[in-house]
This record gives sequence, structure tokens and C-alpha cells, in this order.
Amino acid sequence: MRVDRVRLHRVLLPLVHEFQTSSHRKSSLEHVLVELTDESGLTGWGEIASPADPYYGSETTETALLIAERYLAPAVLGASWDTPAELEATWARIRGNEFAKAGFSIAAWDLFARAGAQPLAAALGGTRTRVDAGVSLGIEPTIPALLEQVATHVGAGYRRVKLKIAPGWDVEPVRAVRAEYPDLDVHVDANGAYPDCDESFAVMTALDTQRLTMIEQPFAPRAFATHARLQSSIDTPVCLDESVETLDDLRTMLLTGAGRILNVKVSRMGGLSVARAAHDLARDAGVPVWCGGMHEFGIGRAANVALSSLPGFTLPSDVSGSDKYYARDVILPPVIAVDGRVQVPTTPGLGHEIDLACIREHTVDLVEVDA
Ligand code: OSB
Ligand code: MG
Repeated sequence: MRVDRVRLHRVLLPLVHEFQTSSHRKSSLEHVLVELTDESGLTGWGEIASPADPYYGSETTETALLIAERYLAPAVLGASWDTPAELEATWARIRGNEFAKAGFSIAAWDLFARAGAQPLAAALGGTRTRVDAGVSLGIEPTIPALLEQVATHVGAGYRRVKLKIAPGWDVEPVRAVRAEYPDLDVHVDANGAYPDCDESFAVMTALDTQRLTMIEQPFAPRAFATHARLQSSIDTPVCLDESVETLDDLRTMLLTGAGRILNVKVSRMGGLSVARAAHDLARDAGVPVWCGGMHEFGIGRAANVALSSLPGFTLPSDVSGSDKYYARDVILPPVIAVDGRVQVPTTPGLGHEIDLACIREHTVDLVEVDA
């Protein structure tokens, strides 16, 4: 195969409910949809789901677009390839910029699977026909507002609820949720907001009594030693997200004991091949994994569903239905969670139609790069 045309669609979708994490508040999101067209006119679609600002990782929408246009598109244009790994090798010398690479990787995998008339999940080696969906709830203005969000999503059937925490919004809201839902699968995610100090360890020790499935990324991304010190002092598994951008980061996590669970994100790790390799490595080490999200539009969301069909994804993934975030998604049908489960598509590629009219309507910028 050969990629003859790259189109980068910068698309803005409004969120149905404002989302706040320890670092930012959002009411709409802009992602870059990557459209790769081969010599026969077949297309593959991917999504660069970078946040607008460098508060989750170092990339932004603008830097991802720049890297995509100036480095990734020229790398893939005209290259001859038979497998996604071969196309990914054309950009291997670009350091970092994992979100931008992930958009191209998803498009390569979609194109590859479509060309072989194979569902993406099957192309990846997935074995599940449906995946358990968890939901990620942002920081709310009050505890009653949070309890209302939990009630809505538990009522909708979600199998796990993740609560965003930050200094000042941690033990109290978690206790309130636990008091109302003694048996709910609950975990917390701090997005690295806690400094390495005694007060933070005291908060984590208090959370350790709340029967949480995991505490996700309490400390800064590079703080492997601090996470290891925490993990050796509490029973609740520590889960790493931002810390693990590469397979070597995962090896560091395993060697240092910095965590017992891994959040695999396609975007954070630079694509589907590396995400699958992280799954394999974690599985061999006996570390359970789940698939995290970046509020993806339907294209990235469908890629997450396909990845979650791999056998090592034994914990519920952040693959909530499109309707949790978007009134109208860029794929048809949208991703749907029924009774807390998402069906893995059985049609070729991502397994959804691309809603070109929706994309056109919400595009704020379109860049085309030809061979
Ligand atoms: O840490 O998982 C995270 C969204 C933006 C930045 C970081 C994170 C998140 C989420 C999104 O929790 C969950 C989802 O996409 O459903
Ligand atoms: Mg996280």
C-alpha cells in the first residue's frame, strides 16, 4: 500500500457537560482527524486527541498539528507498506509527540484493516465480543452535584466509576460516594496533582480505607520513586497513566514497583501498536490493564473499543458511550454503551461509518498534504 494524500481536519465539538480535572475545565474540545488515502482511493481515519493545553502532557492541539503537517505527513506520503508497523517505522525517528503519532497510527490500522476487509479488533488480535465500560466523572462544584452525576451513570449501567480528585477535593467526596454506594467499583484519578510531601501521603492513606479499586497517578509523571514509596505503604493498587509514555517507562514501573495497574492509552503511548505491546508486556508481568480515554470523538473512541477487546484488558475501560460527551459524534452509529457494555464492531476497520457531513459542519481548519 501507499499513502497518496493526507488530510488533517481540525474539528471542534461542544461537550454536553462541562468537565473539570485537577488542571483544567472544558466545555468544548478540538481534535485533529487524520484521513489517509491510498493509491486506490481507500481511506483510513485516525484521531489526534491532544488537549488544547500542555497540562496533561506536553503536547497541545497546535503542536500536534505542526508535527503532523511538517513531519508525520511527509514521512508517510509515498512510502510503501504492508503492515501498520511498517508505516509507523517511517516516523520512528521523531522523538515524543505521541498524540500526533497516535492519530496517524490509528489511521494506518484502520486503512490496513479495511483493505483486508477485517474488523480492527480482529486485526489487533482482540478476543472479546463486548467490553466493560467505566465512566470518568470530573470535579463537580459540590458533593450533591457529584452524587447526582454518580447516580445518573450508575443508573445508566456503567460498571465502574472513576472520580477525578485534586488537593482539597479528595477524601470528603470519596467518602460521600462510598457511603451511598458500598459495593460500587470506584477508583480515583489525580492526574499528578499531588506534591511529594507528608500531607499528600496522609490523603492517600485516608483514601486507602475506602476500598478503591485503584488510585491513579497521584504524583507527577516522572515521579516513579515517589509512586513506589506510596505503593509500598498502602494496600490499594497504584495505577500509572501520565508516567508511562513508552514501553521502557512500563519496564521502569515494573522494576521500581511504582504501580500495580496500568492505564493503557493509545494517545499517550503513540498509537495502537505500542499500546498493544504495552498490553502484552503487562500481561506477561501479571499486571492488569484497562484502556483510558482522552474524551475522544468517535474515531479515537472506536479505536479504544477495538484495543479493549484484547484479552489482558480485564478491568473496565474508559469507553463510555459517545452520548456522555457529545450530542452528535463524527461516526455513525455513535459508540453506545448498553448496561455498561460496548459491543465490539464486526464490520471492517473501525466498524463505523465516518459522518463526513458532521465533520464538515464542525471543521475549523483543514490542511491537505499531497505526495
Ligand atoms: O486522566 O484519564 C485521564 C481526560 C482528559 C485528560 C486526562 C484524562 C481524561 C479522562 C477521560 O479521564 C476519560 C474518557 O475519555 O472517557
Ligand atoms: Mg488518568
